[in-house]
Amino acid sequence: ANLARMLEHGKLGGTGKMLILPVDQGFEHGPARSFGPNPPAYDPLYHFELALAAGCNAYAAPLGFLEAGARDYAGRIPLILKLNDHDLLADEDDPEQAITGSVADALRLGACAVGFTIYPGSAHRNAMYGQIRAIAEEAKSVGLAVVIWSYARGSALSKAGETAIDVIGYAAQIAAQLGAHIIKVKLPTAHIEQPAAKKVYEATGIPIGTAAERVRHVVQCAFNGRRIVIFSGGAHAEEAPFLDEIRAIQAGGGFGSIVGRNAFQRSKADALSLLGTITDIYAGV
Ligand code: FBP
Repeated sequence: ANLARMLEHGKLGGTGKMLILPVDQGFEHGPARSFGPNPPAYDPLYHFELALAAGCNAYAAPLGFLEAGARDYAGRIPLILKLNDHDLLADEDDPEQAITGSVADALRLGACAVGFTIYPGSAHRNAMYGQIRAIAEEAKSVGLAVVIWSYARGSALSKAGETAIDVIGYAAQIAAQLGAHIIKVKLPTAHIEQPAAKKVYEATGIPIGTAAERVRHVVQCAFNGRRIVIFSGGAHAEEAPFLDEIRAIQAGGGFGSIVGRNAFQRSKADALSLLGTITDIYAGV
């Protein structure tokens, strides 16, 4: 029911597509880098209002931001409580996330889902897989949906490997196997990181030449479309190339996007205009 509530809410309600506003960047990247380009975004309530006005399916944030507005907004827009977070204050080759909230917090705040980041490729990945296994079991037992941010990174991967098609497909599969209802990955490139995988891609001719083909393959890797795969927005970008990415996600059968910086780092009017175009593309308008 909570998954359906997210799928049925907002401008994309009932289309099977999703647009989610995630605002954990204050923790993940720091407040000045995140909110400096558009100072009203320092205010947590700004993001609830932005997600509502844009007709997003859901708003995702860590404990503090949700606590600031859940009392007034939980009944108006589906909320996703992000249960782990990472900061950039210490350099690490192998990042890990701290648990920063609980399933009980999600229930208390009226959230529909819990969110959790894993870093396939990090030396700490197995600890994160174990944490989400336990959290997902608890969340599902009380009817909450599970959203996994599956971000490949760590000393096992090259920089290009973090968005390599084989690695993103693998990251989507791991999140699906960990029981995610919704999986969030980065848009992949045509780079292939693992030599063993490269041989198979070349021998079998899996089409990965265009962005849309790569999206299709990642969706295939997440149980052939039986799990919802959405793609992250990334750093603030020019509107035209960013919308080309959205069109590629749509053309490749992706389920939508989770767009943070490209929304709240623009003025509210510009963000609403951009998010409106994104929902039109996903709705097939
Ligand atoms: P953006 O649209 O701002 O990229 O947000 C998506 C997101 O997953 C956030 O939830 C998270 O804070 C951020 O990306 C992580 O970005 P990075 O890859 O730089 O750590």
